[in-house]
Amino acid sequence: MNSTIRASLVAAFAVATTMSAVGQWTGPKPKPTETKEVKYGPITPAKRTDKDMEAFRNYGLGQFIHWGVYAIPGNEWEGVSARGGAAASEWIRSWGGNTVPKDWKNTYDNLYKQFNPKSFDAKAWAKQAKAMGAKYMIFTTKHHDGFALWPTKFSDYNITKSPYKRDIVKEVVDAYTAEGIDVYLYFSVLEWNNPNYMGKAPKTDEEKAQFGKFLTYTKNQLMELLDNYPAVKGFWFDGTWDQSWIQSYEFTYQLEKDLRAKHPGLIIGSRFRNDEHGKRHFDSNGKILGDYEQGWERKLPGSFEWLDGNDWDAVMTIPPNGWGYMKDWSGLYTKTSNDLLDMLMQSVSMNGNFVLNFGPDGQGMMHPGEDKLAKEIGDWMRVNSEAVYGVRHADLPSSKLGYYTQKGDVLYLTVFNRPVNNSIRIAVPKKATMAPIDAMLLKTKGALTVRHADIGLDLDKNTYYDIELPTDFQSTEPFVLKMKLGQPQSKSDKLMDAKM
Ligand code: FHN
Repeated sequence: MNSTIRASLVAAFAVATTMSAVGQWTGPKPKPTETKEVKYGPITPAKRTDKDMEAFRNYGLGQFIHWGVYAIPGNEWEGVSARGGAAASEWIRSWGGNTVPKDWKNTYDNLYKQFNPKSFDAKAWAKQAKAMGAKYMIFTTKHHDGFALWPTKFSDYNITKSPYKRDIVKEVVDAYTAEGIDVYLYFSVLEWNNPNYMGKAPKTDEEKAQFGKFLTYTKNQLMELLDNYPAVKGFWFDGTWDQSWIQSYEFTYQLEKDLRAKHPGLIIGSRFRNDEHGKRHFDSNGKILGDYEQGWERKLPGSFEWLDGNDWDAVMTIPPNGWGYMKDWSGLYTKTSNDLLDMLMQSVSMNGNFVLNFGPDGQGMMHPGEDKLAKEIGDWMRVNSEAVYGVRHADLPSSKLGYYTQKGDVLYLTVFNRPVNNSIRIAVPKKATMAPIDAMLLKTKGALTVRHADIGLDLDKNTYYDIELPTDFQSTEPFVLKMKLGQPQSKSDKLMDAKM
């Protein structure tokens, strides 16, 4: 086969792989039309029931922190914005176009020599996350630029070569663990400036030997992270979309087995690897590869059914995009606390976790906008977190007023849209054996009356329960109704069908 045809087939394969991946986050997952033999499929059961995975299911709210040398420029350099020149603030090394500073990549690759975050205080970060209500935190050990925030023995491009010198990953893991917040390590597989990395699948013996060195380096660093920081609960892998990694499926399959053997209970998301047919996140038979679906990045599922019962988390930026520090937020829509609470409740209502990203600056300080949101969210969580932690999807017709979450025989409705008539209407299928029997406002602990409203709409499968809100209860933020479920107090009359 000539090289042109081969190149176009490889390109088509890459597009097909990408397209099928995108398809699973823009609608219900495409169901495989045939069963394929898959040798490099899932290693763990789709729904683990061990304590670590149960803890993951109960987190509700998490924090992501993207930190590294990209925090020094903060998406600009010597007064010139990288906006429009780099895909995102943590991608500033790839700044292109007519605004890119002269000799930029060399400048960037020497930034580590000035990385000395004098205001960095991991304990302060952890206390802020605790006050916000985060139950887990994902921390960038190494992003695509390859700069390691821990004293790795396998690369000289690491924190010990910076003026700061000290082990930032250890400080973060220790501080968050001390606050009772579980830590997950973000690890980018791809490394832009690693001489042994390549995006394309290695073909020649020389390329295979070279990329083989990179795979060994990757395994060494991952084992080192588990040796150094045994308190961590999992990995959040990234940068696994290149053909070089996709076609190393035998290696990645074995690597996942080795990591799990070394660290029992380890949690690994679906972005880590793919099967031998190039299917990422889910194998060719639609089975999840990893312990939770890790594709909801700056996007949320349109309905519970899209998830096929898998565990998942959604990671979200405050600006439209940009995970690393961005000094200038002007001209961008930055999400409000109500926006983020809406996304949080949408996530937990569908059995997911919501992870909010923070990008500290080069001195180790959070952006003032992040401090403000952390406080606002924390103030809300202090009153309403029982509707967030340890809840599950409620099998009810979705409400136009907000999001249901459920914990045993307790039903929560977090209201974002207060009805003009002040009456909260809960739709319950007529065949349901449980219905709201009493209610209270979580914020005031005030008891509310539940009235059965059998509207008698022909062909309607639901009956209704109305809960009047006190007219003197006013709120400029979402509020939670807490309801007790029990045997319906009154039955729905069987009415003669309409005749016409
Ligand atoms: O390329 C990265 C990006 O920089 C960021 O780290 C996000 C959030 O995890 N992940 C990739 C983009 O999908």
